[in-house]
Amino acid sequence: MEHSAAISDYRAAVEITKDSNGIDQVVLRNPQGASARVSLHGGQVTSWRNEHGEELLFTSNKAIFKPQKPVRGGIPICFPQFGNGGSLEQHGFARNKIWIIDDNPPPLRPNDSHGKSFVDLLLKQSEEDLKFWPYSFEFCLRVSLATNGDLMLISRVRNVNGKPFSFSFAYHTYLSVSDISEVRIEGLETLDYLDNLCQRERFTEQGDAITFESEVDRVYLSSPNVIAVLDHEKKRTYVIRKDGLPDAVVWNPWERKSRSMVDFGDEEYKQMLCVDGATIDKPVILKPGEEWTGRVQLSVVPSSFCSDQLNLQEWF
Ligand code: TA6
Repeated sequence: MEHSAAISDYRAAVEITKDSNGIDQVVLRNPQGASARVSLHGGQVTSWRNEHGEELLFTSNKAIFKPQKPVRGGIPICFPQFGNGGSLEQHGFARNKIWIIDDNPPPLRPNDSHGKSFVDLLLKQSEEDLKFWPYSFEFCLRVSLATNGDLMLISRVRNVNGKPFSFSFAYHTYLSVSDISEVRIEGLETLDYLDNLCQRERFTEQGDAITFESEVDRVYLSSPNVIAVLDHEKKRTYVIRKDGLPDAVVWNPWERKSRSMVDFGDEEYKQMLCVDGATIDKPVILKPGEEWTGRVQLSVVPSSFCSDQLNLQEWF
């Protein structure tokens, strides 16, 4: 393809607009009509639509689109911690910061760009951040939309020759589901998990798929790199492929917790489920100059799918 044609195609596939707060957001499109939207507020994916224009990520009708408060939905980037504790806000500061578009990112694998529309975002620590988290890092985030509609996020965190530091991380992924009572997760059977509803006590999952009848807030440990979320009513399955992210967070607030969140509708727990590729149990430690990469790829396939039918080679 001519260089100019390639550039114009790339430009058509990537558009920069402003949200209601005047903050830049990047819209990625593929030739089939699928799209994804990434806000520079938090580097947060706020929308992922299939070629029919159906929204695949959940965003609360009561979400607050105002900087410093993360939007309730999409895929918030939780860094440098997942959870509460210490001097940082819950789930860390990255999702509350303004990122910038990086026109000259460090090179990735060829397959990471081939045939995809993508954007690279960059977060560097600010003077303010250094007060709470005194480490020199660079966080490069690539969000890409493939021609088959798959959404991929690649996070690279580098210790910019400062002191060694450790962090935990999660892609806090709000999936849109038709009815939580008709949803099951395959791929986490028999794993150990930390139960956030029981002071992070460790339990072992039973041998069958996970279904939902009450609040669930768990971190599954050493989970497989392929997890399937089956939405029976919509006859579709989300396939979550991950790399560099050994843990998986599963969260549905159910009735009582839903009522306690101002930016979440009382009944909205029925239409969402968080399944997050994460590294929480064993934080990542980076010495000066070292880099960590965490990848997640989200696909949607017809619901006849079971996780053990997946060809892992597609991913690696
Ligand atoms: O495990 C998921 C979790 O930590 C829940 O405890 C709940 O707090 C959820 O994240 C929502 O977090 P957020 O900061 O997005 O409100």
